[in-house]
Amino acid sequence: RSKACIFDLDGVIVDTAKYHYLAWKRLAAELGFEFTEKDNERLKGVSRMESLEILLSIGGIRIDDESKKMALAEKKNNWYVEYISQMTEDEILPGVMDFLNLLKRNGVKIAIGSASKNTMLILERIGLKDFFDVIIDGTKITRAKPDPEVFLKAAEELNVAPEECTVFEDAIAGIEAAKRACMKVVGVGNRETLKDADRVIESFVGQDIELIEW
Ligand code: G16
Ligand code: MG
Repeated sequence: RSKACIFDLDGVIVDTAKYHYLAWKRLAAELGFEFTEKDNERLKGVSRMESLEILLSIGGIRIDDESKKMALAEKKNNWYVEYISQMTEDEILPGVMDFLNLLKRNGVKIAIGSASKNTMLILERIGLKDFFDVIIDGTKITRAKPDPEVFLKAAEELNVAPEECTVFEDAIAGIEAAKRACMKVVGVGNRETLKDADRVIESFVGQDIELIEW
């Protein structure tokens, strides 16, 4: 059994993926093109600036001016922050609290491993700011997923070997990052999309400790 679990935030603990999508879609509309849900899969787990690059390439738009790009990313983030500032603990995904409490009861350490720089705001909104043993977010890393840095840092701070960690991820980039960190990975979401994970669950509802027995 894994000694620690590392949870991605967006799309695993809460469905903020839908707010990211809305904000990117709004930016695309302003730039004059459509951005679909399928396109959005490519942005999940990817850093803000890399997401912008992907978005621009989808729209066939080329911008060389770095400060213009920063301004667009900031615009998107302002909308996103507006959306997530309204979040409540009701938005914690089904089964998540039961599963986290089950891990705690079994002495399994828990951490957040997110690319998002808005992690603390989200955790505060949903009342989980002081719940995790370790939080590694976008403000503490230099390389975005699929680089394993975020998960390796979490393991290090938890004082647990990477091989003894299970990562929970909803994104293709995140699954790759977990594998590169030599961790077990449970995909949360669509089986087709997340086929590279060791296991895939549709949700946390009804999951028990066997899920992290390997
Ligand atoms: C999240 C999302 C990504 C987002 C990234 C950066 O990562 O999945 O779509 O682009 O964070 O977020 P922000 O713009 O808030 O810094 P994760 O790792 O929690 O899934
Ligand atoms: Mg995610």
